[in-house]
Amino acid sequence: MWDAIWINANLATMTPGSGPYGAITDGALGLQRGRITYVGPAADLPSPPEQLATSVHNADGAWITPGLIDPHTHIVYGGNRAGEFEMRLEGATYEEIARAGGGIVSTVAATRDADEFDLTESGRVRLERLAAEGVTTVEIKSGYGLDTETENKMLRVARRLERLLPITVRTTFLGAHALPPEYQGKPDEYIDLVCEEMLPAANNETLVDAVDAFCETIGFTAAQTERVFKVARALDLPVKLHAEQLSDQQGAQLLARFGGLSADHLEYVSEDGVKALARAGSVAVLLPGAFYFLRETRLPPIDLFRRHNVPMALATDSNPGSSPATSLLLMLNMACTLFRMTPEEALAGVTRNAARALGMVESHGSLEQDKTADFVLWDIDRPAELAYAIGANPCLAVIRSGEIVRRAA
Ligand code: DI6
Ligand code: FE
Repeated sequence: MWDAIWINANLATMTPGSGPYGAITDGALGLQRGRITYVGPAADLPSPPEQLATSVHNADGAWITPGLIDPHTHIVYGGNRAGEFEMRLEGATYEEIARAGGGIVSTVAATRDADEFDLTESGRVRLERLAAEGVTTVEIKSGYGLDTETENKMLRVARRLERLLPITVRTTFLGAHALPPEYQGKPDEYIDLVCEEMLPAANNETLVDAVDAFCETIGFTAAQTERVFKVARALDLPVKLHAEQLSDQQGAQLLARFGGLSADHLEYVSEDGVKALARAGSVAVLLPGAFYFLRETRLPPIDLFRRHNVPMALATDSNPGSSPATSLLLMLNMACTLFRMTPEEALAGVTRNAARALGMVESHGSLEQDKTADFVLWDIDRPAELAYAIGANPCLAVIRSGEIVRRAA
């Protein structure tokens, strides 16, 4: 006997190559020990549902998608940057504020000051907002500590959030996010610290699932990024990169040379960079919230990603400076309205392609036999509604590893 079966459901399986959304109308989903054991038309079930599973759940015609995955967040941090938002409204740019010692560095000060309890509480509130919209997996980066102690504090908080909420957390070490004030004018010495002390220390505490860096004029050069990547690979950690957000530093090509999981942002990537990502099988993680909030005008080259078959994922980039967003569904809408992605591409971007960006596509990101039973029931008539509505939350229920962890009131 299976543990459970869901009947009377429309399934957006998001399985590649099986038609729009991999849709199965009047479908059924069988679960056993936290995994999917049957996915297909109800008509093809081998026996009546009551004879197949211990519990039978009626989805009442709801649509079911895989659990949503947010593959790029900085959701653990102290303070906020509403004051900087006001400065930008008066004409200052994001880069000017960063160069004047504001920006990321001001969040670093607030994060160093916060204790683990406060960071956990503020992070929990934001993560809960994502979870309420059907997010079952989230990536969380460090990068507002910029010293060994605070980077590890952030990563411990990220790990703790996984125990506090029904959400799978993947951590990313982002020590090379910005230059801390105590290393002003000495970026190479700071990279020494990242490579020789910070990253190995975080890894020793098993706090790191992947390694990221900010390759940018206001971040680190490609050569400095490469040093961090070499240490990551020596520790057997996969890499990803904040690449081509504000200018073309050829970060995508660098990331590809290291076989990285994803290059993220990419507004300024060249066709050579796109081809490099295609050859390496890396994912393009697009961040429409940051594009919108910084009033960027240069679009990421969606047509080039399509033409070269680079999988596109979407994420909130949830952070206090460039994307204070806690709605992944809003990102689907922005990806369609701002980037002209299709609703199906947008949903693939927060399911199977997001899973690929986290190196989890064998077990997550689509409704397929043997994958983890993470899925969401939605009160919608067609999947495109998830990208169409602004500010709606049609989430009816969330199932994680086969357990019902949320039901709409
Ligand atoms: N790019 C971003 O959009 C975030 N980090 C990065 O490297 C923003 C971080 C911040 O402004 O606090
Ligand atoms: Fe980011």
